[in-house]
Amino acid sequence: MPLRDYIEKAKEVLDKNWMGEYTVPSVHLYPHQWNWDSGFIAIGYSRYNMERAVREILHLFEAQWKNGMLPQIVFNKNALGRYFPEPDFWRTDLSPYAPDNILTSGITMPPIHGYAVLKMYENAREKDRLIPFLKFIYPKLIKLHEYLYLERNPDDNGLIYIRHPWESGMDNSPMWDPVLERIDIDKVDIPEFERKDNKIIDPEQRPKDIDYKRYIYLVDIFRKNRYDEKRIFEECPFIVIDPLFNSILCASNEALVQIADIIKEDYKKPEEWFLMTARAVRDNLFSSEKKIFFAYDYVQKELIEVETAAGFMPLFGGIASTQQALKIYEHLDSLSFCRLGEKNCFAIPNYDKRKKDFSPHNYWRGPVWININWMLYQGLLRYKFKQKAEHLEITIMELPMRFGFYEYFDSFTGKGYGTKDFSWTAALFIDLAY
Ligand code: 9YW
Repeated sequence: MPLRDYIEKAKEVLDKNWMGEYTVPSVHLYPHQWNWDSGFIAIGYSRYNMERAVREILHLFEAQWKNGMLPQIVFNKNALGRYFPEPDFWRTDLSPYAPDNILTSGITMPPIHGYAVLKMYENAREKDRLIPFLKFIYPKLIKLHEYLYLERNPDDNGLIYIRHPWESGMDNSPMWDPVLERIDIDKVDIPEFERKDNKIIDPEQRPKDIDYKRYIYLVDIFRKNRYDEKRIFEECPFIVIDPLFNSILCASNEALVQIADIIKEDYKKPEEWFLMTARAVRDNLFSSEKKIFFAYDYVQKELIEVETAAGFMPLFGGIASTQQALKIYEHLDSLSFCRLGEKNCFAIPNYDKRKKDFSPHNYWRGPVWININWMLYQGLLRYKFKQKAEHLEITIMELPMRFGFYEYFDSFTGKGYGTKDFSWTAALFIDLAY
């Protein structure tokens, strides 16, 4: 099949998932709007349908909280009952900051939106027509980052914490195991709940029940504290500095500086934020010995020494020094994460494939994810690792062409797992194919 037919197929996936004002990640599994998904989806749309790209971002920001937080999920009132947890569980109405008349969850996600909006502008054929949108969205993006620097920055050094694995976007990443294992599910009260995801998708490819119990325990802490960040910070056992989240934040800060320049706004804030976070990540999260960046457990005050693809993301954020970039490249292009020319191995798996608990099919515990690889591709280009970047570009396109527009892919065989017709797989395929 010629490439243009695959592009048509990818567009069909997005058409199927387009709800009129925004795009769901998948009609089967995720029937609402998701925060970082919409950023990647908007990048894809901006290649051929700018109006949709703009609407995607506007709809998400309509749900921005009064304190600036951009929620992880914006619920579709007409699709309730098919996903868990939904608004009846989140009870964000208990927060004075939740938006009026819009239902959302009570956590955020990696802030890719500044970066996505700049990409939209770069892809625009008629750039002038996008200026009113940039002017409208810029203060909202600043407000989102301001929330992170005011409410999630306990040492005032630019290291931003997340307070739930869902905020990382990599729910059951092995990175979170040591932190979550400290929540003794036999000793704490966990509200009753019923999962929906593992009735739709093979449970072998999803998080375990014990993971969900811990996820839900954390949500219960949030609602009991009425989403008050200070009180949650005191009580929550999961307070973690994630290299993925902080790298994406840096990429977006950098983009905000450029957007400010385009619309002639002051760019001091995002510039300072970028420098502060980049330096703090470089100085605190890097392991020279292990050749990777690690997450930091703020409660135990220690690095979480678990090697995942998140540890390479400072390439995407423009954070890594040249020395650090050279070191992590050695690790990234190794038998742990697929070396150039290695057989039976696709792109960059999400977890070191030589670890005993690596799984080629379980969610964030080993499969290949297109958005992560797409960001690593951008990072490799930025640091001039050209050959590897080109190889990733080809593989990111090859996977959906051969195996379908799945949510994630088997790192050894390429087989697709999770939900089919997944939006960001289609959108980022389109981005590379254009
Ligand atoms: C869930 C929608 C989301 C992604 C996350 C991914 C998954 C939701 O799906 O989380 O119920 O598990 O982990 O990154 O945004 O695609």
